[in-house]
Amino acid sequence: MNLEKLNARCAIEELHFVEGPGGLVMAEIDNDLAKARISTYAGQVLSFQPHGEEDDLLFVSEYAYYQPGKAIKGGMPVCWPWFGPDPEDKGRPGHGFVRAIQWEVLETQQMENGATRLRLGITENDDTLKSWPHNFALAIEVTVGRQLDVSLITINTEESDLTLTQALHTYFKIGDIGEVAVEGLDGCIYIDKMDDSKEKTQQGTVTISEQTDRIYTGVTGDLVINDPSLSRRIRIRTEGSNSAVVWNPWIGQSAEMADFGDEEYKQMLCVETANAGPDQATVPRNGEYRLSLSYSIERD
Ligand code: TA6
Repeated sequence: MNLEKLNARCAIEELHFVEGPGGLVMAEIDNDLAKARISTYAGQVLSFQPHGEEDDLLFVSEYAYYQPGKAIKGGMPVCWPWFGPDPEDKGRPGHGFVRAIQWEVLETQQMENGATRLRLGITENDDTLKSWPHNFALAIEVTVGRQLDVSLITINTEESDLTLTQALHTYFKIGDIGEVAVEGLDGCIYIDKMDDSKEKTQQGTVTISEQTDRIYTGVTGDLVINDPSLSRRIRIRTEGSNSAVVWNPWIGQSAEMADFGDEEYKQMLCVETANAGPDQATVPRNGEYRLSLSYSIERD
């Protein structure tokens, strides 16, 4: 991707493209409301910080890989067209293949309300067809304002319905994992992947004191991550999703991941907006499916 040509074609006053770690092309946004960084590789938001906020909303590991073929550990990885292990057990990568390939810049737009919008996209190619024999178009639309709005849009260009699982696998930056609570899941059924995928019912808020890996289903309202150590609450609004994933690797799994620091579990929490478990997305023939979220930071 030629940076000069890309900026000539798509840069606007509040958004330009730079060479980031590993030579990956990043969109840097800095408008009157917030700043953000989005990797065109993997179509992945890596940073979002409203002006006046001391801390980034998102966490990225200091040990993250920035190289073609590998996922970037942090920000908002796109899991598509499956969430979790290869559903057909063919040895394909966990969480699908789109978070390890280059996306194209489709559009940049300055909005009247001061927000800045970036659309990235991919379509099938020889490599994706080998992995997943379907024609498709996938776009991610990121709108950076006082809040962060993201839509993952699947366009089914085939003549039959498409069923898939997916997630916006967001790593939130938090102050202290021991003090965080996730509100809004009380009474929801969850699949506890740390206990033989048994189905359980959430009692009250979700707190973290061990490796946690849960797929919540029947999720309808807003979720709120209450982070007293950073004196903030992160509100998560979604559309097109009835499931949410809560994950923290804790000590054991942290030590197993080369692209994640042994102590980093203390400052991150994944709360993922998904169509996962029994909540599958059906994209009608010649139609589209939008998985959308909105993050806002609230302070007392
Ligand atoms: O979303 C939770 C999860 O599925 C966990 O099981 C864990 O594997 C996590 O994703 C890590 O995924 P990644 O492939 O990004 O290391």
